[in-house]
Amino acid sequence: MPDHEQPLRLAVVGHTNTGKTSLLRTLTRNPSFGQVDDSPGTTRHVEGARLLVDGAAAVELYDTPGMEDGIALLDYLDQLAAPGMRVDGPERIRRFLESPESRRRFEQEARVLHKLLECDAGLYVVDVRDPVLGKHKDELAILASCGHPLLPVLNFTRNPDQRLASWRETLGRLGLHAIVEFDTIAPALDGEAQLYDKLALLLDKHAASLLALKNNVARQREERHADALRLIAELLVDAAALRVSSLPDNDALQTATLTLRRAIRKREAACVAALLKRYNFRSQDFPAHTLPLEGERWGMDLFHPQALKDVGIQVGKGMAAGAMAGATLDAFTAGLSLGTATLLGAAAGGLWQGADKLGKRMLGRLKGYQEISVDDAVLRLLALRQLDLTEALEARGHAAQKPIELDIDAASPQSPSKESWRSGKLPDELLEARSQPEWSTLAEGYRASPRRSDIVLSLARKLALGSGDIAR
Ligand SMILES: Nc1nc2c(ncn2[C@@H]2O[C@H](COP(=O)(O)OP(=O)(O)OP(=O)(O)O)[C@@H](O)[C@H]2O)c(=O)[nH]1
Ligand SMILES: [Mg+2]
Repeated sequence: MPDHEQPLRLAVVGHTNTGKTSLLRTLTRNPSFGQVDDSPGTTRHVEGARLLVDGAAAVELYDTPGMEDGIALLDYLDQLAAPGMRVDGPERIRRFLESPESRRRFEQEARVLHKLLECDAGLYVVDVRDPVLGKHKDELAILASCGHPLLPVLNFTRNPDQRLASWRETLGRLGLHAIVEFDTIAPALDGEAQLYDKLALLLDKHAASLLALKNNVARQREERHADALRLIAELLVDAAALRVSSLPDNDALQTATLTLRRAIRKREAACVAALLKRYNFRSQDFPAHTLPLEGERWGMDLFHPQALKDVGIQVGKGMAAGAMAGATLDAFTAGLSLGTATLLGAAAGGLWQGADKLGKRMLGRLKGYQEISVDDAVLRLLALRQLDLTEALEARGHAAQKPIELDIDAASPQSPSKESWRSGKLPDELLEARSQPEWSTLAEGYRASPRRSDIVLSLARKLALGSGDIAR
C-alpha cells in the first residue's frame, strides 16, 4: 500500500442484534472487542478497529449501534423534505443530522448515519433468520441513500431456519447484488477472502489494498497452522523422550508413574495454552483443559485405558493397567539390565573407571534402578487431541461464545493423518526421541541440539492435517 493512501473506512451497520459487533470480533480476531449480547441495543456508541498489513492500517472498521426504527425514521425524513425542493440522498441525511430529533428520538440512528457518511462504504449485516419486514426495507433505503456502496453480509447462514432466498431477492430489488455470506461464529475458511474480493469489486480505488489484506490473511493462516504443528511436535518429542527412574519395586514404580503422568499432563496443558494463544483465543474458550483430569472425568484423562479405547486407540499388551497405566518400562533399561551383573562384576574387579564416564543414568541402572516412559498409546492420544483442537481453532470465529468441545471418539470420521495417528506405525522421529532422554525439555538434563530441532520439524511435517501415512 503506498504511503499516501488512506486506509479504507468501513462502517458496519444493520438492524439491531444481527451480529455487527460479532463480525468485528471475527475479522479482527479479537474476542474481547466491544460487547456482544443476545439482547438488542447492546452497542450504544461507534467504536473502531484496524486491520493491519505489514504494520500499516489497510482497513478501518467502525462498529455502530443497531438501527431500531427504520419506519419512523423514514417518515421523519419525508417530513423534513421541504416541499418543492429536490435534494439528493446524502443531502437529505445531512439535513436530518442537523435536525433536533437526531439528538433525541433518533440518536442511535444518527450515530450510524453520521459514521456511514464519513466512511467509504458500509457492511450491512443481516440476520438471515429474520423474515424480511418493512422495517428492514426502510432502514436499507435510508442507509443506501447515504450514497456509499453497501455490501450486505449475511450472518447466521449455518442456521437451519435461515431465509436466504427472500433476503437475496429483497436486496436485489434495492440494487444490492454483490452479497457475501459470512457466519461470524463459524466462518467458512475462505469467508474473509470472499468478503475482501467482493469489496474490491465495489471499491476499485481500494482494490490493491484489499488484495494485500486478503493475501495477508491467507499468509497468516498458513503461518499459524505451521506454528501449531510445531507446537504439537515439540509436545510429542518432550513426551516421548521423558524418562522417570525408579527402584524396581512396585511402590516405587507407582510413585514414578504418578510423577511421569503429572509431568506429561502439565506439558499437554502448556501446549493447549500455547495453541489457544497462537490462535488468539482465551482459556475460557476451551474450559475442559483447566479442569482436573484425574478421577471421574476419565474421558479427558490421558492415562486411562478406557479414554484411549474410546478414541479407537488400541491399547497394546505392553500398556500396564492400574497403578502403572500409561507408563511403560523403558526398553533400553530392560536391555541393559541383562548386562548389569557383568558390569558390576567389572567394577568390583577394578576395571571401573568412575561414575563420570558412564554418567549418572548408567550408575542408576547399575544400582538396579529402572526407568519408565509414556506408552505409545498415550503419544497417539496426545497427537490426536492436539490435532483436533487445532482443527477446532481454525474453524472457530472470534465471536463464538460456546466453549470448544472436541469430538474425537472412535466413530467420528477422521482425516488420513489422524487415522494414521490412531492406528498406523508411530513415526520414526518419535522412536528416535524415545532413545534421547536429554531431548525432553521436562528432563533435568535437557540439552538443545540441532538433531532435536530437525526431528521436531520433520515430525511437524508429518502432523500436517489431511496428509496420510505418518510413518513415511
Ligand atoms: N449462532 C450464531 N450466533 C451469532 C452469530 N453472530 C452473532 N451471534 C449472536 O447474536 C447475538 C447478537 O450479536 P452482536 O454481535 O451483539 O449483535 P449486534 O448487531 O452488535 O447487536 P447490537 O449492538 O445490539 O445492535 C449474540 O448473542 C451473538 O453471540 C452467528 O453467526 N451465529
Ligand atoms: Mg453491537
